[in-house]
Amino acid sequence: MNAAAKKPWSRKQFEKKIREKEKYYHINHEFHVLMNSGKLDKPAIQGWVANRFYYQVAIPVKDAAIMSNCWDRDVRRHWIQRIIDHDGTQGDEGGIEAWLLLGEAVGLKRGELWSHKHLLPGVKFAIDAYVNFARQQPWEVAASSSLTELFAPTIHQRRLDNWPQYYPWIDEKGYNYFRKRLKEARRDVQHGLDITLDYYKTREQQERMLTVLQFKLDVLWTMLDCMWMAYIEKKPPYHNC
Ligand code: AHQ
Repeated sequence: MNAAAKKPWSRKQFEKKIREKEKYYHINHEFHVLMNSGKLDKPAIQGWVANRFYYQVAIPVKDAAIMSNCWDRDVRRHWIQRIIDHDGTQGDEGGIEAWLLLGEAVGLKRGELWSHKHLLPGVKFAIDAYVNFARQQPWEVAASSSLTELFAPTIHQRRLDNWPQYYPWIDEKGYNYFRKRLKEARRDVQHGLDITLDYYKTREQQERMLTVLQFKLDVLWTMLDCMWMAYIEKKPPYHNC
């Protein structure tokens, strides 16, 4: 391998390589393409909301796993905000509650979401893989896997722009979650990017980080593959048994 291939990327080059992964973001998955062009039926929207609820309740568990591996007080003082953003605190019920309101806005009962009765096995496997990754990896590696959120503001904005016209039957109080994440995601990724650009020093480590990010992109993409089978093909697991 020539010398140039082994030289570490500069911070700017490394960030550029990370951002180039945007082309694999799940906004490009056919399920989201149909969703954001108004082509999903009500059961498909409800199925997506119900399956994503497991992701939402898993995020604070994932972030607590990262913190449990992190001995750096300053990082923990920052990272704990992510848990509070989802679990809520006095006076702000947080993202999980906002997602329950989204559930009600699309016609699902809170109990249906909490019971995870609609949760598809493959969606659960993908999300559990993400939580276990956070438990088992060094906290900096798990932190860097959250950087798919670099690409999230666009997808939240697209829902806010498109859903009211395409899905007028959805109560607009359900949209608060997307508005909330627009600003929280921007703050979170700045912290995650700083950690990432500092931690991965050699070229080999930097290349490894890109595979970590690809793993998380695969988690998000696979969740939608399962939803495609169930809600577009109408072939959920065991549909023909
Ligand atoms: O609502 C989302 C969220 O709170 C998070 C936390 C972050 C992480 O720690 O991995 N990722 C993430 C994401 C959220 N919403 C997804 C969406 O499409 O609405 C995007 C997802 C992500 O990009 O990882």
